Amino acid sequence: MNRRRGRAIAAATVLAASLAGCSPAAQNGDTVPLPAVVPAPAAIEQATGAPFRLDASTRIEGEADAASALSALLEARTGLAPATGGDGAVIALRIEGGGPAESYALTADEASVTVTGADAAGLFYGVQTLGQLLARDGDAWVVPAVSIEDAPRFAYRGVMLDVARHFHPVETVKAYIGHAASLKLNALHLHLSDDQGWRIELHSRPELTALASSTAVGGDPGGFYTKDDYREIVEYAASRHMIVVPEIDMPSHTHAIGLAYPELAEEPVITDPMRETAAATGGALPESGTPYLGIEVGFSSLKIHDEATYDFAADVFGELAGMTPGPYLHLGGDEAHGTAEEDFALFVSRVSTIIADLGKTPVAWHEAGDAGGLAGATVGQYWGYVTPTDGMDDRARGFVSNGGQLILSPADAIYLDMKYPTGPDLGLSWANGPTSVQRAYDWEPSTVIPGIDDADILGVEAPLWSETLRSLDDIETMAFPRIAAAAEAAWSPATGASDLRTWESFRARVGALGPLWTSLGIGFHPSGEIDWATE
Ligand code: TNX
Repeated sequence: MNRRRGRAIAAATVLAASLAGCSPAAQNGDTVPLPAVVPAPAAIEQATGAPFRLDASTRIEGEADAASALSALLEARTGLAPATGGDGAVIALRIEGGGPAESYALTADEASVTVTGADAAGLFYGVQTLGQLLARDGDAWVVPAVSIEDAPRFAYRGVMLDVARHFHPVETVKAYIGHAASLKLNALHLHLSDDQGWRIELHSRPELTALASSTAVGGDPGGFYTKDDYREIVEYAASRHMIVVPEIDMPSHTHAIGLAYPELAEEPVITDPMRETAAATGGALPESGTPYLGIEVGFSSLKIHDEATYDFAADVFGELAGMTPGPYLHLGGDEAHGTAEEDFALFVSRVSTIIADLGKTPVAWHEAGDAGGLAGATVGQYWGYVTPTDGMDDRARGFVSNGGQLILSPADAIYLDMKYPTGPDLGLSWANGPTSVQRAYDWEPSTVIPGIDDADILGVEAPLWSETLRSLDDIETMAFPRIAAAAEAAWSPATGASDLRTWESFRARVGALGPLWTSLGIGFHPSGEIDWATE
């Protein structure tokens, strides 16, 4: 579907060298900056004619949701509100159908701008591109004469937010959704539970929020989403053409569940390295029945051979299925260090089957990939490195042999919680960190896991774990600009299939977005690897 048409478009004319090295600064005496679109579109041609000039008489015509998204974007960026009548020049927004899902075409010339989407999502993405094309020309605002045909490479383009290690309120999540959607990302994976806290109200299991939600890493305050909060997030995401993928991490990362249901939890498995860290940092080791405030992983487990565990999973995923319109429910499955291999396999096969029986597609971290009995078509999320180690690629391939696809989240490239080489004192560094913007960019999805190509890849997702992140500012400074590298891996043609898919081109195009991001209130890290445009 998408993928085949996306390739056809990619093979079409792509403006080559001049754009690939485009810079936000004036080019060869030209006062109009070259169009800098991120993620790189499948095909873009710069026309020679005069640009479209915006002024107070410019009108927006067409599809109402896209028109209001564009009005908001125009106003944030230029301060101009579109005219409601008169005979000013027109920006036309239409859904025309026919193309690949989420695709759009955009043409701008002196007389008009037209954006057509194959569907509402495609039109929304065309509007985001238009927002990036807006440029200052002296005191005026222009859209350069250009012709773009664009479609995503992968259907699933995600970000993950860990709201368990630190809780993040609805307004923070909505801001992150809006900012991520501007880069054509279409899935928000919410990591809703971990050792440190449970974050979602469920009527079937009220003890979870009553007894296991009030704490967070370092003794910071916890919190949880009410059913109304969750609905608000889901609806806001949908208005930005984004699905929500809720994750309840099991069988490990479940210490908090044990605060509410001690009968379901095994005793924590304490390793020597955990003892050493606790001794060195003065931190406490996990103890049954006491909130865990540290950042060790893998010590907790649900009881694998107790039917009550599966009653619990059925209640939790059953209720979440009813609250979540998107097709995916994530069961976790990572880092179950204290759980025997065959117990782990039994657990993930049973819980994936519970989810499949609810009519949803299970997603699991890659560890679950070689568990026999996994529900057919379970999606695997690979978090190993760009060059796999420790057989993590074998595990990932297991999902594909089982009829599923993969989401790629290579930790040494797009774990957005890795420290920057220079930057804020936030983040971790275990995944070969610190992680530069260039490292976040310089990888190609189809070469990560030998034997796995585009047809086996559902998409790309950039996780953001929140052990060290307490606020929207913290989140956005870690995410932006590296999130744009993940968006380009997820949306744009493969490396080598477009002249735009180089670090130098990306670096220049992202730098050109600085003023737009500032107008949108995105608190990006002004990484020294990038020459940021100023106005
Ligand atoms: C690994 S990789 C985790 C999380 C941590 C994260 C910190 C994976 C699936 N799990 O539990 O929060 O590292 O970077």
